Amino acid sequence: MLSLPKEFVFGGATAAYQVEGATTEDGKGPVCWDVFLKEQGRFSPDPASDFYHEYPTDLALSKEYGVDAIRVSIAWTRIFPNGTGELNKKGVAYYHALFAECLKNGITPYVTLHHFDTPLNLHQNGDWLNPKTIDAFVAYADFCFAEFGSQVKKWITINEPASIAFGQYVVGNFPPNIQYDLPKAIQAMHNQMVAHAKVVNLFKEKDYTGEIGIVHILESYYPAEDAVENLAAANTCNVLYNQFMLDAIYKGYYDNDTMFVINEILKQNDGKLTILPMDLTELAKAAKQIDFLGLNYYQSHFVQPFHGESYIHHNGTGEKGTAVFRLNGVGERIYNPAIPKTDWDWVIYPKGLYDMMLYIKNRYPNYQKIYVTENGLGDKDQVVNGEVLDQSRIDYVAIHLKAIEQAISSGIEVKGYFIWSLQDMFSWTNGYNKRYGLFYVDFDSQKRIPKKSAQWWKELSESTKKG
Ligand code: BGP
Repeated sequence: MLSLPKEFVFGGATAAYQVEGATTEDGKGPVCWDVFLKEQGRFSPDPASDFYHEYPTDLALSKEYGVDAIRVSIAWTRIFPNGTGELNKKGVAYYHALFAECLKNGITPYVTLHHFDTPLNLHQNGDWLNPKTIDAFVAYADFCFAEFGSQVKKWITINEPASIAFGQYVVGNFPPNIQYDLPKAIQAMHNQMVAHAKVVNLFKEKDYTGEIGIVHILESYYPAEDAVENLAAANTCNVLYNQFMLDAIYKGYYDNDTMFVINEILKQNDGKLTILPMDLTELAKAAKQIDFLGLNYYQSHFVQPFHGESYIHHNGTGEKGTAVFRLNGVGERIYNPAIPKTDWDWVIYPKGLYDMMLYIKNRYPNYQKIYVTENGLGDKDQVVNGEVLDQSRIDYVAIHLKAIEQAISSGIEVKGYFIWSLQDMFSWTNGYNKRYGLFYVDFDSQKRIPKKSAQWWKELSESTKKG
């Protein structure tokens, strides 16, 4: 039995590019993924879950199945097709209609400004490595706050800066698919932290109403086989993937223990990190003003040191046992057969979520509050006799909610949980066979079937509200 606070938010998460489809409709401008996915030829972002047209159906289902809040992102190029300059009124009208429909159904929108979909021309000019992207992002954010502020009171600056940086420059499964360039990834993370900080500061300076935060992917790192000699690798990974950016948003500077690890990595890779004095002013100011942290959590890692030629194989097909991760000077991921993992080799370890939240509370006492903004199970769901009996998803969500319940009893301020995902959608690097939704989507007919997990979710959400 789960016992969560009455006011706990039960949310469903989505991202514009993964659900909307309609990538060329109503004046939408191109994004980096349009070109990349076409070149790859594996799958297309159209029709996705056709949320561009189907949102009333999904919101009606959300209401029916106890979803109190929905994470959506605004597609930057629906508003500014080129990233800056000319405004697309049809895009603006679409989001007004979407938010109105949320509110009509009593569903609170939590709105992300950037969820992986940088406008194409900004991407081609260096994406987050180019400070001009930061300026364009700040202008776009300001427009959104002024335009949608009466409907939206919960804002998220950027979704998973680390996934962008590592996907683009280390794993190479995000455009422009560069591999093992750690200095670029570190610079891209820093620049996103500056963009985030500038937007938070603007939001507060202009006195926009509501709350603003950021979403980080945070995975816990443990020494493989509990061996002392693996502790350093676990620390290096934690600093690189988590602490670097948590320092930025909560301390407003990078602490010495953080920079020690980052500088080591930069040295090994003959790289440098440019931090302007102005950047630090913005970070320091924003650290005092951020309202919440969105924590995305799916898995944790067990690591040992690795010094040799880097080799990463991203399992993007669901062929279990194919993932390999060895990053020179950072570490190697080791799989413990006793710990379950998904078909995509994601290690299922709810304790990692609890440990991460505790670490945040201890290292960043000014953290205010946390929403788990993504968590869920990617699986190859099947419709059998008109039903989807996704017991494994229910089990996955339940054990992670249990970890949250435990965190709340340890005095950690966790205010809500957004399941990834509300409905099935396409996955950036895995396509359409990795389903996460409460609502099954037949991508040909766009019909929705609430899964067994949706019924379970409804009962849990409703009984929690009753107390
Ligand atoms: C997060 C992203 C989402 C989503 C999710 C599941 O990193 O914010 O956009 O895709 O992970 O990941 P995947 O689709 O790779 O299974």
